[in-house]
Amino acid sequence: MSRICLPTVDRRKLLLGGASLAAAAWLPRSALGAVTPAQEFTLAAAPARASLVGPPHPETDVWCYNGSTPGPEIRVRQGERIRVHVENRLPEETTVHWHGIRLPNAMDGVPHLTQKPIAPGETFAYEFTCPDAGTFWYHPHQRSFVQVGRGLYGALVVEERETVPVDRDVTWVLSDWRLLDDASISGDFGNMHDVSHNGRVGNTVTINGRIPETFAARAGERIRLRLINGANARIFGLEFEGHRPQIIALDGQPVEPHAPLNNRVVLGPAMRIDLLLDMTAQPGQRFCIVDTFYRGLEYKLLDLVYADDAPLRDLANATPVRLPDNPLPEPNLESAQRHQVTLGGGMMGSMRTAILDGQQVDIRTLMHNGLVWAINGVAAKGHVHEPLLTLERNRPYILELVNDTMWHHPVHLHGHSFRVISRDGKPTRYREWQDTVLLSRQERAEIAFVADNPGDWMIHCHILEHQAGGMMGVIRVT
Ligand SMILES: [Cu+2]
Repeated sequence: MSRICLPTVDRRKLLLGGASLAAAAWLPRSALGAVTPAQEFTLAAAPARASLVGPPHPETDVWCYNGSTPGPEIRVRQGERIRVHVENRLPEETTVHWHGIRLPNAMDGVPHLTQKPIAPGETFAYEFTCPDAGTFWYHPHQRSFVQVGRGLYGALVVEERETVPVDRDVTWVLSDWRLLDDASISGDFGNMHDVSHNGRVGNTVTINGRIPETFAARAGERIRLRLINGANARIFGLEFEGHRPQIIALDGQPVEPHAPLNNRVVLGPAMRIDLLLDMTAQPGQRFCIVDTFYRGLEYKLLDLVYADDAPLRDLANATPVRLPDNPLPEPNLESAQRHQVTLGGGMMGSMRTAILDGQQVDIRTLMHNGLVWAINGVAAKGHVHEPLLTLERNRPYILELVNDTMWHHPVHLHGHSFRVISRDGKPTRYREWQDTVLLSRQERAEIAFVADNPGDWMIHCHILEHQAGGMMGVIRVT
């Protein structure tokens, strides 16, 4: 019953797809308990060519899983166990990180910290259970600013146990490339300008590996649109002209359905947002979806095109879909221990020194080592460090994340989801569960969680050039 689907899945077809699939859906998973056999998948990471821009432009040399970028969408159901054989056919070491999945530390895919990197020609089997339903993704954690930037990533969708009442379930893996005139990838990965400013923001945006032109819809349709930001550094701010999308999940975790602030869906690198998109306009109409995040650099992502068919239904009084909560431990804020995690450095910042390999060094020495960022005054080189925090297992914690820089940072904690409980001292309205929280320049946010997953977990900026430039650390749960 393994299913690897194309990035866009038509749920109606899946549901009506014949007796064999229907029968598979009724296998007694829960009855089998812990001995449920894992579903097997294979991901082969290798160089390939892809038509990102489309004719007449040449194809682009990319790095792919199973020959495509994004890699295959892995779809499983909540509570199922998967085993993924990752074959490395790249010219360098790699690993795979299962972003947002609460899994055992040894399966987290962090080179040297949780596993030996997979050498060229070798295979590593990742095996874990997916406890939470939602939209997740996978990508390398080894030299990710190069490997993700060359096209290695894919969606991991964990379906709810109960069917969610939508007409179509659509995944958009958003990405961003820096291409030269001949459609080849610019080789300037990790240059100091990108590292010290806002990262490698590219010049070509793709959805599911292609420059999109139109998205076809039907009047009266309800679409669950799973947005995944797989870009190294680009932050998206999507506006759906003529429509009122509702956010129903953030980073895979259900949230009280709500309209995005200013009707703009903001998605930092590595973040996921599930939208309920009601097609409330008339047959034959056409709308723009635009990305307005960077002022002065707004562009049209694609056109939303309605078919001429009669409306599927009247959505005038339709109520939003509320997804069932995942089994996350609720942190007790009264008894939670507090810590501060401060991000520093970067251009126009105030950082003059940081600790590198246990020594206080000046900014010139840091830059000589390719580092311009720090967490709590420590600039990280590589993935293995003394923990910046050691947390006691099963205890609640509040971390105050302080962005003491002039740049945005999407901060990702591995192995846990956390509630974002305040921003700049004000309680958040939805106390959303996330695994990656986007901080604006000089912004503070409090996150709360129960440290229930033992091991050494990365906390880092998901602008991959910032991570490579020192903005990462380790949180140990004992
Ligand atoms: Cu950053």
